Amino acid sequence: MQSPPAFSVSEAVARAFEVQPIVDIHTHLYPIQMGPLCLMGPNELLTYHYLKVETCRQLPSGTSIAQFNAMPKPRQADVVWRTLFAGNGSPLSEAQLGVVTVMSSLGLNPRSDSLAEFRALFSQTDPEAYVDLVFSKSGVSRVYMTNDPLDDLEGPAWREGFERDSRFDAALRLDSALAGWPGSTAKLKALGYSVEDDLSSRTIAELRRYLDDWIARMDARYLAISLPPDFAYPCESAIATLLGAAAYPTARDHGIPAALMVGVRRGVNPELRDGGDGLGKWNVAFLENIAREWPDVNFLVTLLSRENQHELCVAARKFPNITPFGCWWFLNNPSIIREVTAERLELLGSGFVPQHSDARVLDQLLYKWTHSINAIAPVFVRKYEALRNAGWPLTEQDVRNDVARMFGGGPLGS
Ligand code: FIX
Ligand code: ZN
Repeated sequence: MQSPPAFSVSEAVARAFEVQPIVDIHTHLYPIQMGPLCLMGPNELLTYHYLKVETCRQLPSGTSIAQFNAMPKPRQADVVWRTLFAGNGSPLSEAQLGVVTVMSSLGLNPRSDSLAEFRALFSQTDPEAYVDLVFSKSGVSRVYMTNDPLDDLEGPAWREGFERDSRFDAALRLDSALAGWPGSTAKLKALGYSVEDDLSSRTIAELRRYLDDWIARMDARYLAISLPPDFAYPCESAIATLLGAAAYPTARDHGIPAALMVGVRRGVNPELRDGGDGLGKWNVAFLENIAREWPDVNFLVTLLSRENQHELCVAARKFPNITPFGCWWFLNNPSIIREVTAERLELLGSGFVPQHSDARVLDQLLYKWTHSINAIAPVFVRKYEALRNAGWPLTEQDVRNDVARMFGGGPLGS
């Protein structure tokens, strides 16, 4: 047996990530053509809800959270900058570090005493060129949006029509339509779907028509929903009924995955608005029930509690139609990314999608992937070195193939 040429595993892993176009399977990013939904530049970056929350922990004296919330975005960004970057200690949180990485990658001085330089760069750059710059620098080739036809901003964009930027794929998000039933019936009726509050067969049929119509209209590649930690399945609840009667048969019939994002407790502190959500541990037995009842549906699953991660890996071993994806939200920190990626490799091999960015502001692609790959690459190096030491004649192409399979879109395909 001829041994493959000797090579440095760490260099091979680094090269594999350098050449692999990243497909980001969960973001809140939108193309410029979708108007106000597209968030980019310093004012949006600095008012990311992670940073607003961290600012609200140390607001300048005399400024209440309510007063901070009421500020126009540029002023809010200035308060965030002064509070988190120009005075009160080093920017050590992941969200703070992210801004530093973004500014450095744009050639800006992250220790500037104001956002003036960043604002000047952004205002002098053509928006399309800025989008191209961020995609090119970040190594991301495509992102999946979070699309909601019932959203007051997004719905009109789809109805008016816009030129699709091929770098933005669609994922049909079901929270507003299905969670909190029957809260969505008025909006669904306004779109022409004859749903009623009761979950009659007609209402279910109309909901399935809504899903069919918008999967086709958006060319949605998967369905997604976020759920609280007390979500149970099976259950008499409206959400469990609607998922079982409408969402999952639709995913099966369209041959597209259904994403489950479980563990978020919305609005634990409403005063923090979009930053006010918390988390809780889910009972993964309910995931096993769903996977068992729907063997023909592929479930992309990401759970918000760190304490759920190991049992998610075990559930994925029991049910091949469960694919863990990403280190979601409060897990998207290097210390946890390292831990979760290692246990996923040990339990699932390459059968999972290690990361998504969850980016809300386009500029964030410049840090979320750099930080994630810096955390993930050493985990891969240790695993490949163990594989080679065990006698596997590892080649550099093996490494590239694995990285392509795990970061090139996973079950959604490249
Ligand atoms: O439900 C979700 O998609 C979450 O990612 C968001 O609601 C959350 O605000 C977020 O962006 C976290 O990073
Ligand atoms: Zn998200």
